[in-house]
Amino acid sequence: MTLSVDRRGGATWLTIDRPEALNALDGPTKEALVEALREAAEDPGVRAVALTGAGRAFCVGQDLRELEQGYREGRAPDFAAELERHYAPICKLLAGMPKPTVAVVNGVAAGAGVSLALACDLRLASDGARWRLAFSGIALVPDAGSTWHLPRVVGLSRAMEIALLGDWVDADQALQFGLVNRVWPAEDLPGEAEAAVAALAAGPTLAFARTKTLLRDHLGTDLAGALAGEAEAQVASGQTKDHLEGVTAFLEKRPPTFQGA
Ligand code: LHQ
Repeated sequence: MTLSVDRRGGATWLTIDRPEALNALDGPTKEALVEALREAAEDPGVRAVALTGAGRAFCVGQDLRELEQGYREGRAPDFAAELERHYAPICKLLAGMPKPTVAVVNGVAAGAGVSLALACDLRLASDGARWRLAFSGIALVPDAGSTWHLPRVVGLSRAMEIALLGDWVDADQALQFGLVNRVWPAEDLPGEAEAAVAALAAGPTLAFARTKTLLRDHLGTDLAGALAGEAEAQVASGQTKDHLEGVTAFLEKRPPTFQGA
């Protein structure tokens, strides 16, 4: 298997496990990712999803060797089918996941690997992780949702810089750009990320899901529309068991125990 799927507490950890190819995405890995993300989305017992890579890389994007034969024979690749079959579903499943998603960026991220990290809600990284969009190096446009996510995450000017200049972005720059949320020394990343993901998995899952939808949708909504969206989501949130527990816990001066319901 090139994707390991571990349930730890209320979280599903997906580890791309092709360290010899720096976790490049070949067909079976992409199929497994689609399947695992679908299951995580549908399983109410899963309350957070973490995506990481085995070995020294997070993910270096499309497995270029998989396409080698066609290129050597001078055939243009069928990107339409590939994007529709794998990359679009993976991107939509990550971005639309009704629970928090975290990219735990343990090492190099390139090409569609950057796109996957961008489609997650949060990016927690090691100080050794470096980033390169890499598409321009092979005369392609950024894909797998990165033209949508990147300017939203870092702003248009930085997005242009990352996409057009194509330099490596190191951990300090990634923090400065807002590309990552937190950076830790490599040896501390596993423990820190585990704790952060566990805390998210113990959170008010339904409120988190609605918060994600509101923040994503309201980037393209006017204020009146946003206020209406918030009101609708708040009415529903106010009727959850977790809301009752949260307020009761506050009144009783104890930490809340959320069930994700
Ligand atoms: C790889 C790859 C790789 C296969 C390293 N594939 N094996 C395109 C098409 C369709 C739809 C979706 O989107 C895309 C966009 C993409 O994602 S295109 C791919 C974009 N990624 C890249 O261009 C990154 C290519 N890799 C590199 O530039 C280097 O490997 C970096 C700078 C990441 C790391 O360099 P090194 O630390 O020197 O490691 P290495 O180059 O020796 O790589 C280790 C192995 O991993 C090596 O295999 P080998 O059998 O020779 O030891 C590489 O061939 C393999 N590998 N990237 N994308």
